[in-house]
Amino acid sequence: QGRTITRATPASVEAALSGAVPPLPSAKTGFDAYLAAGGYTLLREVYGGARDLDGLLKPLEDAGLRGLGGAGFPTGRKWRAVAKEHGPRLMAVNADESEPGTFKDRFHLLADPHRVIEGMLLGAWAVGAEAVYVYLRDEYEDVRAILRQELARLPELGLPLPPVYLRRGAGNYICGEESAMLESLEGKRGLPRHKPPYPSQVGLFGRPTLINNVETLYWVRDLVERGPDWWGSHGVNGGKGLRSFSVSGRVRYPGVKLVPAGISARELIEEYAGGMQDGHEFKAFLPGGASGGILPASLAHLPLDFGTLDAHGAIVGSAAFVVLSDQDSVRDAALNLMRFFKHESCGQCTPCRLGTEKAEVLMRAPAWDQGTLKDLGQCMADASICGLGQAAPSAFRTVLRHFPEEVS
Ligand code: L3W
Ligand code: SF4
Repeated sequence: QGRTITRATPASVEAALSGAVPPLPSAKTGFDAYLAAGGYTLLREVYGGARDLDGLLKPLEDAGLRGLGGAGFPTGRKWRAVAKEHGPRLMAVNADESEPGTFKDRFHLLADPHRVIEGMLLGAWAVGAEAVYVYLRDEYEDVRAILRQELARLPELGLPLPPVYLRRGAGNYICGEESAMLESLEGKRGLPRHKPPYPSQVGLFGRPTLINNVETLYWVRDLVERGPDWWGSHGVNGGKGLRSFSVSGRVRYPGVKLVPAGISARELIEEYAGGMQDGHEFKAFLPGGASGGILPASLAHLPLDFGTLDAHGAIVGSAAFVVLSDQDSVRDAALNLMRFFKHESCGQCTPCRLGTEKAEVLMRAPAWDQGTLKDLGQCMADASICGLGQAAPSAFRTVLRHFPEEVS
């Protein structure tokens, strides 16, 4: 079943318009309901010694759970890597969801925050984190209010949990890049760091730090309780597990769709998003927001999963699925994405700072200079410090490859 979310009006705007003090937003499943439905049983098990580290990590590894913030790094391997580093160790939750078209983390935090919180506390326990920092996108005012209320209930569990600090993001796309997020958490400008060392070795305040995305943590409890076979039983087209796609664009029912991993673009549109809007013919799709490239409808049969789109110059990333129709210009969409990257580039390295600027100029020309754009794209992908500069050229590269007639 597909599920949808509607955008809430920020409480402060509502208050300003009506002059009234708005009620605090509340989670669909708050602490009491979560507890009543068996929540925090797993956390009690690990704290009580009924389940050891392997008992927690093995199901994650056997199921092949991967980071769902965009890169798909194996979760179990990351938890083990941090656990074996010298203490003190820390944890940071990346809730800075800012990839254009991505809104799944917000959905989970509004609907079922304790499922994410329990996953987070299990991760913190696994690596022996002395404190947890949640870095929340500042625009998610409603989520912040909910997290404040729900985190305040944790002492009622009576467990020796680490302190959890809720931090407001700095309103920059780049602060969602994990090392820029760490800089921001330390009170500095969000400039990405060189990797290695990875945050698992040298992270927040120089300490080994476990960093996970919200959705990765959301699945931990169910996956451990129900087991890897349950997780594996959900994939289609060779995929394994469940995914939350943020679906937007020219479909009839946009929203967050909980779907089997490996689903194709066509299945996602037809079976979960109600098909195309009236009067719109499916032309193209962005599988992974601004960073994942633009693909033609002729490739809509491919599974949308890690690695399945690489051969076509695209990635599924954080599963921000944007649908374009015959009434949209792919070329304009790509130019818009480049403007976004130019604006959001932190400016620290030349290939990205100047590359996004030059690309935007080249993409404004009536006919694109394909040779120069190809060279520029290669340079940006090879030499940029972080994922922003490396992914920025994917939009024009995929347009050159799949829609040459639109830009010549
Ligand atoms: C220990 C090693 N840890 C890698 C860790 C690393 C990180 C994770 C993935 O980019 C992608 C990018 C965006 N020992 C390790 C290790 N790690 N090797 O694994 O690392 P990496 O470098 O593969 O990727 P990344 O820098 O985390 C993320 C794409 O996601 N993206 C993201 C946007 C998502 C949002 C959002 O709103 N959620 O902004 C968009 O598609 O382009 O490819 O933790 O430390 N040997
Ligand atoms: Fe900053 Fe771009 Fe370089 Fe990343 S690639 S460090 S965003 S200038």
